[in-house]
Amino acid sequence: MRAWKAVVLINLALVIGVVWGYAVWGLRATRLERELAVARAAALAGVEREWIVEGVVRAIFPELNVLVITHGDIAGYMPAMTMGFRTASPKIQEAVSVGDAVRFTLRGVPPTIAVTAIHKMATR
Ligand SMILES: [Cu+2]
Repeated sequence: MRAWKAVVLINLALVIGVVWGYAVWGLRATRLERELAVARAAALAGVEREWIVEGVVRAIFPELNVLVITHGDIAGYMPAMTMGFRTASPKIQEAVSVGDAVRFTLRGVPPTIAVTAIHKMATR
């Protein structure tokens, strides 16, 4: 075998080795990312969590035990939005009025969460 042929074969073997290595590594990385996403979702779904959230009361439905609140970002759970929250006790709806700026405690195992405490914030 000529020397240049040997060099070409060795280079080819190296290229194939590197490409194969990257492909296997890439597949493993993708699979690990997927597993991590599943594990994070499971962790969020199965564990009781608590957040302190600020917002503005938009509507009160005493017969449903629901408050509609425009809330700020809830870290690791949801972005800012207007939505209905179940309340843990009727006293919570009774403590606030439509238009109040509030700070409230949200507690539960997502997606089953409820407002467990609420306070009006001082108006600025
Ligand atoms: Cu929300």
